Order: sequence, then C-alpha cells, then structure tokens
Amino acid sequence: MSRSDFIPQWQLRAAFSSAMSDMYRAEVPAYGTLIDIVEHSNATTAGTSAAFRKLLDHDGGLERISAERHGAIRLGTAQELSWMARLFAVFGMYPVGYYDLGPSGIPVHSTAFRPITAEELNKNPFRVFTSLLRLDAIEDEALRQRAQEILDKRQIFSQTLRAKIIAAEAGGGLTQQEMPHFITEAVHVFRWHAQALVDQPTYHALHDAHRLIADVVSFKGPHINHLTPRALDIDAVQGAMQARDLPAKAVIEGPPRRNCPILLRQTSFHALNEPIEFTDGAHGGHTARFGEIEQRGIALTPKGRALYDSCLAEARAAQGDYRANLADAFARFPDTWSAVLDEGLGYFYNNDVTRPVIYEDFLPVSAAGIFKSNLGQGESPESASMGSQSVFESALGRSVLDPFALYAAAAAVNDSE
Ligand code: OOG
Ligand code: NI
Repeated sequence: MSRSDFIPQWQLRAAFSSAMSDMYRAEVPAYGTLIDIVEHSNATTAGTSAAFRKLLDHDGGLERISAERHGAIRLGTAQELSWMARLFAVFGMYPVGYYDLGPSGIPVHSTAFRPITAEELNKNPFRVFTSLLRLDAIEDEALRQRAQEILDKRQIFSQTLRAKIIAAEAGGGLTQQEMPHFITEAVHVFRWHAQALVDQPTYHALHDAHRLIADVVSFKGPHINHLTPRALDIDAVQGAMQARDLPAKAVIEGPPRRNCPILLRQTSFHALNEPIEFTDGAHGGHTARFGEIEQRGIALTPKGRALYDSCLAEARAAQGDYRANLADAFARFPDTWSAVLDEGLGYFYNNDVTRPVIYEDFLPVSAAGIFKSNLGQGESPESASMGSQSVFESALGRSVLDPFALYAAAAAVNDSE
C-alpha cells in the first residue's frame, strides 16, 4: 500500500473531533447550547473587532476556530496512558508539556496531546488534556491497594481497537475504508458509563480520599469530562451564558482582558450531577462532566511566560477584589504587539507584529481552577505531594515535547503568506 492511499492525519483528527462532539452533544445537552452561543458570538466578534480578527488571520481563520475543541480525560494506570498515546498518535496528536497539579491539591500530573506543526494545527487543532492519577496520594494503604487492583483489572480499550492501533502503526496510517470503524471504536472509549465498576461503599471510601480518585477508579472508562470550544471574545460569551442560565463560574482564569490577548483565558460552568448505579444495586449521583470555554492569545517566550507568572502570582497574593488586583498586576505586561515583540515576550511568524503565533497549550494554575470548580462541593486540600516528570514519562513510554521549542520552530518557518 502506498502512502497516498492513507487519509491525511488532519482529516482523521477532524473526523475524530467531530464524532466526539456529536457524542458529547447527545450526552450533555447544555454543551449544544454552549456551541450555539459561541458560534454566534464568534461570527459577530470576527465582524466587529479588528484586533481579535487579526489573531485569526494567520492561524487558520474562522474556519479553524469553528471546528476547534479541546477535551479532557483522567486515566488510572501507566498502561492506559501508554495505549492512549498510541491511539492519539494515529490522529497525529503527540504529548506536549508536563503539568503537575500536585501543588494545587489535585493528585494528578498531565500532558496535552495535540498536533505539533503550524500547518497541522491550522488544519485541525484538536487537543486532549490528559491526566494520570497519582495513587500514592491515597494515604490509607488498604484503600490504595484496593484502588490499584480495580484499575489493574479494567481494560478501557477494546480488543478490536488495540488490534486496529497495532495495524495502523505497522501499516503507517488508515485508509478510507478503515477510518469509520476506527473512529467509532475510538470514540467509544470516552463515553459515559452510568453503571459503576465498584459497589457503593467502595465509591464512598474513594470519594472520601479525594473526589478525583472516585472519578477515575469507579468507572469502566475515562469519560470525556468536557469539550471546549474556542471563543474569540470570552467576556461576550460569558455574558451570553449567564443570560441563558448556564451557571458560568464568576472568575475567568488566566490574564485579564487586554488589547493584545496573551496565552489563554478560560471559564467553565458547573458539573452535572448524574445518576449512577453501583455493582451492589445501590443508586447514587456523580459529578464529573461540565462545560468550558476559552479564548486564545499569543504564545509567550520563556521571558514572557516568566513575566506572566510573576504578574499572576502578584494578583493572587493581593487582598481584596481579584479582578482589580489582576488588572493592576498585569499593568506591568506591555499591551501593544510591537512592545511584546521588542521586549522578546512573545512569538511572531518572521518577527512580524501583524502575525502573532497562537498559544496552543494549557496553564497549570488555570487548569487547577477548572478542576476545582468541577469536582463538586467541599474543600480540597491545599497541596498534595509533587508529581515527577520522569515518573510520568516512563508511564507514557516516551518523553513529552517542549512547547517553547515547538513555538520557536513555528515562528522561524520562513513562509511568505
Ligand atoms: C482537566 C482540567 C484542565 C483546562 O482546560 O485547563 C483543562 C480536567 O478537569 O480533567 O481541561
Ligand atoms: Ni479544559
């Protein structure tokens, strides 16, 4: 078989993302409402705001953004993570970055699977924030043992799908004929299971250790917990969400509103409480799935990122109104494209201030805020133990890619578009 018989990876990714979106829309009706709001808002903003429009022009345009989604999943074992990496690789999605959520009191560490070249990103940028549970966060030894046994026994990938992944790796791709069945089997991995894998007392014991542990260990598969559309103007969408009674959280994570958007701003609406049935026949409810929107700005250099981190830390340490503190702290961050370029804070294609490179990754503090707002009621501990990138990478079966290196490479590509 020659390479030309294979479907291009971006088309596989687009079909995968769209099938996930159809499934999530059927499972979580509020997601459909959110998509309608975002599409309407993006069409209006693209028509009215020249500054926001400019961010689109060199990164795939309105066509890219209307299909753009990221999802999130949480896995239980090294085996699950390494198979997931192999599945995503068939779609041209590779692990970028390492995120330790331990310092925020969440017992996971994570990476983002995504396309890695500007060309592939602009054709379809589907990404999945993927977390691995750190069972060492369970202090009770017997419970930790029990959780490990449950996870070791479960198989989240069907035999059929594993065989198809191996075949795709060996052959070097998927043909037109193979694609539909592969995607159906792949999407199946991420569906919701109303039937738990454990009895009710076990669920409660896991839940008492940490709500996130119950979410990972109690189910037959890694249900996709949100699927996020990209908004051009997140403040406009948040207002529209509130007007439609979607319970958006009050604070937008990330930097404040600016003329020249940087990195990533995100907000979510709260988790659904969904009915589940335990193996002992008892009934209960579980909160896992929620809605989220995001706005993306320019990718920052290490120097720009350090400045961002220091502004954010200053805002978080200050007393009083968070929004006002955020605006004050970020006054130190230049808000014209030419200053961002001159001071070496952000990436531009060919150092051209009309062509900012879009940020394609996530932010650990924002991700922690999203996790926390959606784990249901109650406090989570201020900090769990730290994760370790090398432990994560040995579970993954490879090392994660460095996001800064990818942005630098993208910016240096000398195209004359
Ligand atoms: C992942 C939360 C992180 C984001 O957009 O920062 C995330 C999760 O809740 O599993 O999706
Ligand atoms: Ni998210």
